[in-house]
Order: sequence, then C-alpha cells, then structure tokens
Amino acid sequence: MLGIKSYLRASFRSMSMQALSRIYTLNMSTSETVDSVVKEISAARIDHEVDSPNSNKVEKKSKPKKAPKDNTVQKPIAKKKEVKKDTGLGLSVKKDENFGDWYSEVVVQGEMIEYYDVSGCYILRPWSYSIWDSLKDFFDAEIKKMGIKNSYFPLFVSEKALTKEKNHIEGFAPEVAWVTKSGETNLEMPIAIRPTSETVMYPIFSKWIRGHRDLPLKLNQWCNVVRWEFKHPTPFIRSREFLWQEGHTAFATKEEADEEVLAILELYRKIYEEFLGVPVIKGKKSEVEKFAGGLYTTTVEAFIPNTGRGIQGATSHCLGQNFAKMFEIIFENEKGERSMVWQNSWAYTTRTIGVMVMIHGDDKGLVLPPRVAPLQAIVIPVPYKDADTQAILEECIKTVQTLRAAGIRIEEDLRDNYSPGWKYSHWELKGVPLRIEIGPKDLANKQVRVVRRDSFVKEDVPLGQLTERVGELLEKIQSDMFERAKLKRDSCIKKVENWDEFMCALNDKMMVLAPWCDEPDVEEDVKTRTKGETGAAKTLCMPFDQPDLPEGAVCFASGKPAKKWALWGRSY
Ligand code: 87F
Repeated sequence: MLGIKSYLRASFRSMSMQALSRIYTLNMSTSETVDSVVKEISAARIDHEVDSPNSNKVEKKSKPKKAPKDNTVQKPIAKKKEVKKDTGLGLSVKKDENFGDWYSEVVVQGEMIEYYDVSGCYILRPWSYSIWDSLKDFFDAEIKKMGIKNSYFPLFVSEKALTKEKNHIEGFAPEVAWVTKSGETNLEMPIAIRPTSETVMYPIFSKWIRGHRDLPLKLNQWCNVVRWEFKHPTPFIRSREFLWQEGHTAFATKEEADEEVLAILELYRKIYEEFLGVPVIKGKKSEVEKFAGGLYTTTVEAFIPNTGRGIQGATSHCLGQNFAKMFEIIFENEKGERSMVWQNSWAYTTRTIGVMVMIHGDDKGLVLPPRVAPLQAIVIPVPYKDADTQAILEECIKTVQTLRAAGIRIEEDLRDNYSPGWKYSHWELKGVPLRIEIGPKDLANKQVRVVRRDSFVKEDVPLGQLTERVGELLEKIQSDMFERAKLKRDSCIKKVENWDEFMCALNDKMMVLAPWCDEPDVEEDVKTRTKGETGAAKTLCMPFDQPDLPEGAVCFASGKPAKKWALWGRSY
C-alpha cells in the first residue's frame, strides 16, 4: 500500500499549487477533511486534464498542400467541465452524446494517457503500456514459432535511402519529419526520422541476400515511428509518434510470400477478436487503397458505431518484387539463375488500444477485456461503522493471495483516505473487469460479493468456490464483450444494390456492402460524389468472406457488371 503523502503527491502532480500547499497542512488522520480536499483536488485535476484534449481543436483539419502551419506546441483552451458530486470522480460527458469529448476524457481519466506539450504526441501510462505488452507477448511468441526473428534498425534514414523508391515515398513526403540541426549547427545533410523502415532495411537485405540459402529472410522489429500528420490527432488512433511492430520478409517464391501474408493476418484477427474483444473483417484492399509500393494489401477492418466509421486495424502486404527491383535484392536460385526476391511487410500499432477503448468503453469509463486488463480484479474492503475493520482487511489480503496464486492479476485497495464509493468509481473508470467487495456480512457468511464491470451484474460467491468462479466469470466477460460488440457491428452492415440505397445507408452511419465493378476510376468517382462535411466514403476492403454475387449483378455506382462485393464506408 502506498503511503498517503507519496500517493497524493504522485496522483496530483498536475494540480494547482494552491491546492498542493493545502494538502501538506492537513491533519492526515481526519479522513473527512482529506476526502473533501481530495474532491477539490480531483476537480482541479479534471479541469486541468480536459483542457489539453480540447487544445487539439486548434489543429488544421485537412492536410495542406504546401508549407503547413506549424502546430507543434499544444495551446490549452480553458474549458470548465461538470464534475460528479458524489465521489469527485467520473466522466462529465456521455459516450452517445459527445463521442469525441468522451474519448478524450476516458483515456485520461482511465489513466491510459497523459497529455504532452508537443501536439500529436502522448505519454502512454503503465495502464495502457501493460495492454501493449500483453499484445506484444502474444504476437512475439507466435511470429517466433514462424521462424521470424527480432532485430533493430536505426531511427534515422538518409535522404538518399529514403527517396530511392520514388513511387513509395511520393504521396507520404509531407509527413516525413527531418532533423536539420545539432545544437546551433546545421547538419551537412538533413536526416529523416523513420516513418516506416523499408528504406532503412532493404539496402541491408540486398547485402545479406546472395543465394537461395540466404532465404527466407524473416525479420521483425518493435519500435516507434514518426509521421507528421496534419489531420486532427487522437490518442492511440492518430498520433505523430506511435509504437508498432513492423515485419519485413523476403522469399524465393511468391507462394511462400502469399502464405505468410495470410498467416500474419490471422494473428492480427486474433489480437482484435480474441484479446481485445473487437470484431474485425478480413479482406483485400482495392487498388486505390492498397499500399502503393506493394502488389496487394490485406487488412483487418474494425468499425466504430458511434461515429459510423471504419478503421483499419492492421495490414499485411505482399510487396511483390517492386522493392527487390529498386534495392537490388537479388539471389542466385537453385538453377544458378539471378532472381529477385518476393517480399512482404506487415504491421499493427498502438491504434489497437484506441479501437478497444472506443468499442467497449461506457459512461462510467474504460471497460477492459480480461485477457488484456492489467488488473483482472480489484478487492475493496467495505467496513461499515462498528465492523471489525482489521478482520475485513485481513480477508481482503487473503483473497488476493489465493486468487493471485491461481494466476489471476489482482490487487487490494486498502487506502484509508478514500471511501468504498470513491474506490468503486475509480476502478470502474479504469475498467477493471471484476470488483470484489468484502464487508461484515460477507465475513460472517464466508462469502464475497463479485461485481462485473461489463454488465454490473453482482453475485455473492462462497469463499470455497471463489477461484473457480472468478476464472469462469473472467472468461464469460471476455466472450460476452466480444459477442455484444459483434452483434452491434453486424447491425451496422447494410447490404445494398444501388446508389440511393448506398447513400441512405451511409447517412445512417453504416458500413455498406455493395456489388462493385472493381475499377479505380469508379472508386475515385464515389469519393468525389460522397465528399461532404463528414468526409468521403471509400472501400474499406473486399471481404474474403464474399456473399454470392447473383447472375447479372451490376455495380451500385457505375452500372457496369459487378465483379465482387466490396465493403464501403467513411473511415478514420
Ligand atoms: C508516411 C511517411 C512516409 C505509410 C508513410 O504498412 C512513408 C510512409 O511508406 C509509408 N505512411 N507508409 C506505408 C507503410 C507501409 C508498410 N510499412 C511496413 C506497412 C507495414 C509495415
């Protein structure tokens, strides 16, 4: 348990100096006074925290063509928020009433993110980094089973290497950040900060790959990348620096590359569906939406019902031989002939966490799926007046020990300067899947009260059955969260046949499954025709799981013969 002074110091680093000086003059034994000051400080803290997200609203909305206005430093705009009366904790915005503000608030109050004074950059606090770690542990072990090895390549790219593959970099150039000075001295040549590592890694691939015995070469790296976006930044979803893994592999044959593309995509599906409880649709990107430097792009697409937008979850590309040609990644095959390698690249990012927050969070805060929750259960003593507090605290500690020994991530919250009600709100905000309350009645009956975060359903569990029941409940929460999200997502997919139905569904914030001629000009035309306040619609993917296409079906947009079903929507 934390000492009260250090706890308060750590928790309220960002509060006003006035409130700070008051806390040190407090008599710490009077818990009532502490509570009232905590309330005051919480209010000051909430005011402080919600200022920062709103400062993002000074960002430019769309990418300017030339000399974008510098918006490096966050400019705070003061905005007063209503603070809940009962506990001093809680969200001041409802998810369905103002989704943008709700999200900004929930990631801060849930202690996932701390704002930072460089726009588009965020501090990932332990609560969110731990989720990243869980995903990383799973994925890292899986790719190792596939023979993929981790390595690390430098953050910096020379201009010469970066611009070697012109087609690839052309459209992305405005987003590349450059280092031009060291101290007061201009660098002889500016160096770029990696926005992705093709141009860092492939010159080396060319050096390492000589003969067919050097293949396959299968590397991955866990790192950060920088893309100087000018669209509105959003924590996890669109930030200027983010964490990802990037896999880069080279094979002797296209068949091997094709097989790996799908194996990686399946891991991405598992990350979303089995860990984060977020349903995704697997598919292939259109020619317009694929990675321009590659042959084809596969994707897992999620959907955010509140905004009616699709969101690319992760991509697995077959690069074909384009980069091999540019970077001369050539090998002598078994017949002694010179051949170009077939390459893939694939990545998922910290965006995964943002999607999970958006899908599952509610008006009380984060709702974390048990498989990734840093804490799966929190034990809270509920010592009513005249209760044997010591016995209750001891039972809390014992409960934690028992469940921890069974492999459950669990802690007790025995802080005596917060009321049980305050603690309920606090851990609800942080999205802990189960709350275990222990009061005098529970002690007498040799039971505990268990409350689910996802449904608020309560049950009294006899101590003898606790380990088994908690395990069952965590699994049930995990599967219920996925099933609920899937039902919701499925209700947001509309199958249409013609333009009018398409526009209707789009305006109803749906994803639209439509028969399509698969022509890039038609996709560009749909983008132009749907451009408006809320952004143009585009193809999200051509789902692998294709419904039957009836004989003679025509494209909803062009009237030409339809070749496949495509999933369309507005997107992030
Ligand atoms: C921004 C600036 C410069 C995306 C960029 O998806 C370059 C790029 O190449 C860029 N934004 N991309 C595409 C990245 C493709 C690919 N890279 C490896 C991946 C997976 C991991």
